[in-house]
Amino acid sequence: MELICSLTSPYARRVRVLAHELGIQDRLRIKVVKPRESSGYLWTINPVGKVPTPRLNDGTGIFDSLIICDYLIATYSAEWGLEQQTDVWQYRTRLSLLNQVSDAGSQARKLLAQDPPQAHAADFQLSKVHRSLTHLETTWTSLETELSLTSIGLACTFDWLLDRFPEISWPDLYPRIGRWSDEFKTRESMQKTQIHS
Ligand SMILES: N[C@@H](CCC(=O)N[C@@H](CS)C(=O)NCC(=O)O)C(=O)O
Repeated sequence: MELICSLTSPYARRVRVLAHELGIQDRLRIKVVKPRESSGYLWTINPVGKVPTPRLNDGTGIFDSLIICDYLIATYSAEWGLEQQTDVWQYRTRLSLLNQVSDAGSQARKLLAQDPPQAHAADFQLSKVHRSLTHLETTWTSLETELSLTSIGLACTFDWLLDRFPEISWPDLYPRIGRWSDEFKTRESMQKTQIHS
């Protein structure tokens, strides 16, 4: 299958990391696009034109990243990660929260890139990121022992924040996540999918 994505997207990286963890990375043909400049191709498969979007062999697409991950697990390794879901609603809520942290971070970046920079509005978005990381750091008791979609999601999101907001000392603010992330980043799946800014 073809995975249409950008190599900087934290959403796409989650899918790519999962593919490595499932051992199916060779089944994904990565097609790198700039979502806002590739309308002709991407829009026929995903009407909202976002990446990641896999194009299946029958020409149809699947989106968004959470659905893509569910699809990969259901198709290639249905039992993967199931034992981690002791509280399925907390698990799914964390997954959704991590997507929304990436959404808020992306929004903040766009606001800061405007001329003049919209610092006040960006701070509001970043406050969502900070509250969410505090929440995860203080409530996620099994973080250090878990390998799941949520831990992959946090690893990709945190690494993306480090890359995109180098002026914020994330590991000092969130030392538990910072320590865990340093360890998680040594996994082959993370090494092979590093962000290229
Ligand atoms: N909820 C989506 C978000 C995907 C997303 O926002 N991707 C960005 C790239 S990081 C994108 O395609 N942006 C283009 C646009 O918003 O038109 C997912 O989880 O896949």
